[in-house]
Amino acid sequence: MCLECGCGEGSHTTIDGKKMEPHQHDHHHQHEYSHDHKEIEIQQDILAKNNHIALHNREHIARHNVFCMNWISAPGSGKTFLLERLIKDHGEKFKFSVIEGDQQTDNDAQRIKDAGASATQINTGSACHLDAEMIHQALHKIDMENTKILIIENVGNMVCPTAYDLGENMKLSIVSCPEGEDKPIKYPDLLLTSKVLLINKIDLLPYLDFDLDRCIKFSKQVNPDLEIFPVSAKSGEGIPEFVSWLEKNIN
Ligand SMILES: Nc1nc2c(ncn2[C@@H]2O[C@H](COP(=O)(O)OP(=O)(O)O)[C@@H](O)[C@H]2O)c(=O)[nH]1
Ligand SMILES: [Mg+2]
Repeated sequence: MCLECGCGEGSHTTIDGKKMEPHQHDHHHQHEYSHDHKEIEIQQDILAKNNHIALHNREHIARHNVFCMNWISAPGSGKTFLLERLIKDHGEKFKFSVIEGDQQTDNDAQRIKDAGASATQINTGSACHLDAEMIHQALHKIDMENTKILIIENVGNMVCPTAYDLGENMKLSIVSCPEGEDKPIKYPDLLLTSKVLLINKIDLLPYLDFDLDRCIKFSKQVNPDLEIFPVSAKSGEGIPEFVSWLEKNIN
């Protein structure tokens, strides 16, 4: 995972354009360890600190009776487009708020606002995933009283975001048909940590050599409990089935 490449080191995270102040961390390593040993200890420290903050996020979210989903996929699979459709067609019922994660730009937060929901943009700088501290700070900007479903659109990446608990109720993953049907077995961690998989862009099936049944078979092979919805953000096909699932499962 990305803890090994240190992609978060020196990153300049902003929330709605304002620089995020990191929490002070006063744990010093006093022992002489081998490089590998030290690396493992640092990774454990980072994840333990993250999980601790995630716990607080989860309590905060539950206190407000909000259902929170962490959406994870490769860049371009259609996360924001799916959200725009859900907000336009079902916004009144679900009272969506969105936390957007991207390395740069507030393009997606703007798209969400234009669709009719409130949005907070996190820019992670060099980091390839959101962490619980970023969400903790963004949560202060969310009007929780007027939110029923909070969606966190993670930074486009099928690997690193899966390692970080943000305090969400569930992770949802998306693969889109142009990516190829073998992605579920190539990136199994994503599906193993998810409750739902959306297979997006099925409107493109007539133009692609994408075997939908094989993709579903691969996905179930990785995680037999996965709920799978083939959908198209463009045509709306499959969205009612996913919306029915949401209605049954958000509380
Ligand atoms: N044909 C088709 N294009 C889609 C669909 N969903 C998203 N797209 C397109 O895919 C591109 C990336 O979508 P976007 O929502 O920005 O992806 P994100 O990076 O996952 O948020 C855009 O050009 C969308 O219009 C879909 O269901 N069908
Ligand atoms: Mg997006």
